Amino acid sequence: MGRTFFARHWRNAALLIALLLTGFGLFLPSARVALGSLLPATQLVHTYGGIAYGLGLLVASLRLFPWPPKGGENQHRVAFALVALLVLSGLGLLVGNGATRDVATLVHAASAAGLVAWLAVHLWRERPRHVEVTGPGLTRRAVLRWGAGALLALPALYSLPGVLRLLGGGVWRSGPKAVFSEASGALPGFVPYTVVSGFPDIPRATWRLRLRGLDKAPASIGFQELLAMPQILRKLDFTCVTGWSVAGVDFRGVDLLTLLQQYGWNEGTERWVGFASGDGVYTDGMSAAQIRQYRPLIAWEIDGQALPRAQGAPVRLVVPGMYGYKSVKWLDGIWVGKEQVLGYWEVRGYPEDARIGTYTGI
Ligand SMILES: Nc1nc2c(c(=O)[nH]1)N[C@H]1C(S)=C(S)[C@@H](COP(=O)(O)O)O[C@H]1N2
Ligand SMILES: [Mo]
Repeated sequence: MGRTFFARHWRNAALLIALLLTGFGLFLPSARVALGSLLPATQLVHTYGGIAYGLGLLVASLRLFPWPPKGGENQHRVAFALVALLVLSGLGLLVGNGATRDVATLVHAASAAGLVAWLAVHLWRERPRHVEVTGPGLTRRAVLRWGAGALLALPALYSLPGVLRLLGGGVWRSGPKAVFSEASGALPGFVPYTVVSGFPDIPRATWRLRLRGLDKAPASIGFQELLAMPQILRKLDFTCVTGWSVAGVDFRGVDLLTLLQQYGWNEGTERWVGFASGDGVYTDGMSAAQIRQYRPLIAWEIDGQALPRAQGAPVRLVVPGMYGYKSVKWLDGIWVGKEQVLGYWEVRGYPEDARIGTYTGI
């Protein structure tokens, strides 16, 4: 019975385990850090694996309609509902942003947890009760066969992200999921991360930088007003906390401190500055002291050319000397205030003191 149980379920189990592992990898901050540049590949595997699994399940269940089949158990309905929730919220994560994503994240995580619990109960209830003492059991041959199979599967698993990337490049070349630098227009060496589906498309002509909390500032400024301010060039090494780095990158932009001071920033009382991204999700914050020390740039040019869309066009923040996650892309809002502002990744475990070289959690 143990054997038939396994024989019936192994495809399901393998897929689910792959989805759960990649899902945890995407969800847990520490795992994201450890994954580093494998993160986009993990996302691809999880996304398309999840869609394939959802579709497969839908087809299989249509075949058995009305569901569950005669003699089927109620507990399967629960599993089916959980998988449906997972697929739906997954689609929400894929295409939504802002509030939709927040809700979808919650539903996705909760139904994943529910499914794990369901699986545990299911495995317990369906546990082999009559152990065949005389049956073949776990023979040495079976062990060898599984071992060999696992060894053969390793290279396939290892090349899976590459294969998916190849497929993705062909099928979704201009699509929003092209997070790899080769396909995204990002400069060589950069990994153009995004926490939403794809890269926001914000033309210079319609871009506005919203300003809050500054006495002498208008509600927002446009690209031409930014260009009219004193410009500076900074050469720096761009370093991501996950381990990759691009040396000697030139950024052109406006000095954040100068801009804030021009608009009447009172550093003594408004001790925190927050940044918002046009992707609707990503945020970051810095203290007045950090801004004095690191002199972030509000930049629109990289190595002499307009920022590529994947790298934050039309305008991004660049924080020399701090890890890349401080450099908010598609920057569209700045506010000052008395409350500490924690960034998207800081809420998820990265340090607020992002000085390059200080973080060893990877
Ligand atoms: N809006 C937004 N800004 C962002 C990110 C993001 O996902 N969304 N990722 C950050 C991280 S972790 C890094 S390392 C850099 C990557 O910059 P790049 O796209 O130029 O490689 O952008 C930072 N700014
Ligand atoms: Mo990063």
